Amino acid sequence: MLNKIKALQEEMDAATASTPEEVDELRIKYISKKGSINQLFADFKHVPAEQKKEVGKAINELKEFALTKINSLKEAFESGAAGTTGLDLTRPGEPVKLGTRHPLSIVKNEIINIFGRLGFTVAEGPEIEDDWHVFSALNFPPEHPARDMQDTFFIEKDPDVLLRTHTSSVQIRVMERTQPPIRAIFPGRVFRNEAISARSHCIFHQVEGLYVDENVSFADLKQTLVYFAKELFGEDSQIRLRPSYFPFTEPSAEMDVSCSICGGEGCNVCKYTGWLEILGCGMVDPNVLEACNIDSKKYTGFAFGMGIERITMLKYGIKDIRHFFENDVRFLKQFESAT
Ligand code: 2U9
Repeated sequence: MLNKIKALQEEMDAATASTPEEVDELRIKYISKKGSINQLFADFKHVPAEQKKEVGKAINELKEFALTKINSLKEAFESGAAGTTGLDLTRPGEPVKLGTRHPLSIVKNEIINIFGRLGFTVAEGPEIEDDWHVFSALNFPPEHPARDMQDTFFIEKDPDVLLRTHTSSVQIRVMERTQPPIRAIFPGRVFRNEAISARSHCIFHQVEGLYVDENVSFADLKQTLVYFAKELFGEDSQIRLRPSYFPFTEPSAEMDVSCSICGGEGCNVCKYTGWLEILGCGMVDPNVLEACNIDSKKYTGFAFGMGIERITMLKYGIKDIRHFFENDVRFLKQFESAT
């Protein structure tokens, strides 16, 4: 008899119901007049006298257990906690607000796509660099001010470990392992030890480009840049090149694009000049090709570099570079509709 009671208790303990009707079936099965527990009471008269006390107590406890179990199942359905988990599944879902692409990513992708249409692939490299890839291979003389602690972040006391100040280090890495033809662009984050203001930041993003092959000329560079400017700033855009100097290119130039805000008429964005400076460029210095074991008698190349923040600020009329790094959604969501 005691075994029977124990088995019934285990059976009831495991019992579940997924509808109120199933709860009622359990009630009928266990605690109704013809249920298992009343059957135990009926059998009680056959229990030997010396066991009556123990068995009677066990049956009463089982009855108590059954009542509690069935009541709690009933209550779960009445309060809505069971079966439907208390939720109204017919309600429309809460809309999940999508984030928006960062304006720097929008412009970076646009630049990648424009050069992609001219056959330029994309290459990336490390942000933590060494002197060779950032300065020496790029023809920087030993005393160049860019090597100074004032301009470059060095890591701890090792002067050979530094944060790259331009993505040109990636071009060096590609040229060291690849013989021409090479035609790629190099987007990435760069670091300069500069005070943060509305116009400059110690972290910013660049896209640089490189084309090395036989017979690459300054005319190829100029035509590539005309195409780029028209694609990025509109078909009516004009460019002009002004002579400049960089250690890694010779000859070198800076490129202006006609102001897309006033159409060249003159406004406060272009400081009434009608032109916006957007990138630097030139023919790769033969010393740089040789430093990467590329024969400078056989091959020539052009290169260019631009700051993505500056281009994005000009394109969208953003007045303060710090907006890009603050991640204020009121700023970021203004670029929702851009691609
Ligand atoms: C190799 C050879 C030549 C990349 C170049 C510039 C000119 C340039 C600046 C624009 C604004 C950097 O972000 S910025 O401050 N860049 O003016 N960059 S030519 O020339 C290279 C690169 C790699 C091997």
